[in-house]
Amino acid sequence: MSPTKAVPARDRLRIAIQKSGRLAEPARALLSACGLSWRESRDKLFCYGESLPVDLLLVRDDDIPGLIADGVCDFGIVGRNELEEQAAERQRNGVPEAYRAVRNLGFGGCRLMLAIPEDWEWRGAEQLQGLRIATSYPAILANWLDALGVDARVVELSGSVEIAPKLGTADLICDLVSSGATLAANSLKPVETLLQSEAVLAGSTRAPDDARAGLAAMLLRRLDGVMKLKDRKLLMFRAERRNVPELERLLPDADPLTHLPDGGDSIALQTMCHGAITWQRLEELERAGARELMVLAVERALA
Ligand code: PRT
Ligand code: ZN
Repeated sequence: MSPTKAVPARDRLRIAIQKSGRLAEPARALLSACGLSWRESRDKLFCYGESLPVDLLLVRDDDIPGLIADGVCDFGIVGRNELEEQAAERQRNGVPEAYRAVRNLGFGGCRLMLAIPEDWEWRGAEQLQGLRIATSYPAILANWLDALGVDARVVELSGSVEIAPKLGTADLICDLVSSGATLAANSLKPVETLLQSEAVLAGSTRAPDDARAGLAAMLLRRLDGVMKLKDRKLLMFRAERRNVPELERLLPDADPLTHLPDGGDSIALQTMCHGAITWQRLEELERAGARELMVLAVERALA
């Protein structure tokens, strides 16, 4: 029997992720990169953690904040938009805070935006007075309107928000935008950003004080390691000493070059690059005197 199976259920960490949808695959990939692996259940709603006592719950993204608030899950991977909407709703209803974003995860980027018919001229929020705004984010929108002292009607819709102006059920909309193609296809144009969003790791405002505390700390440390290595590559090459200043100039997004001990005029160098290293950049470095260039993927690191 593996040691993880002997751990009682209460001591296992539980993470809720989207069952299917935009954040489902990247969330799993991220947790796999943190060294987690699972055995899938038949109903595909619960995945038993095999490498560590960390289980997954596969749910709708709307349910994730509530599952954390109720203590059913310790963490969840959810869009900041969803987390903030439910937090704003709790706040508007006088319910205490129950969860918070613990880490930004760098995927699922989008903006919650106000969009008006293409043929309108945007003159600012005062223009919204008395108008109807369709949205799936009524609490964020209501807070935004309250802060500006604008009295508009919030029309709550659970989907297909962008067609509301065409159907005549609203005058304008407040919805998520990434490429903007959906807005354009519905003759709408974005005018104000209410929230910049991306996927976040959300956790309870009450940290666990049992065996889960150690697991949570380990998970966060691994996650930070994975996030830090995103887009990072180790670049190695040889060059003559006199070419080093010019090569450094060509690598503004890299850590300072490390000189590896090696006799003579030609030296071995290495650096961690933070941006993309394209073929074109390698050829530029070669023209500036770098030889035996090598780009290596960095798999794991602990700070
Ligand atoms: O079934 P479940 O309830 O779990 O899923 P869901 O349908 O509620 O969510 P899903 O999978 O559509 O989105 C999950 C999360 O992805 C959202 O909560 C956001 O955090 C994030 N995200 C990132 C987006 C977008 N980008 C996005 N573009 N969510 C929705 N959209 C919509 C947008 O509103 C538009 O209708 O996708 C459409 C295409 O957008 P454009 O601008 O590229 O045309
Ligand atoms: Zn949803």
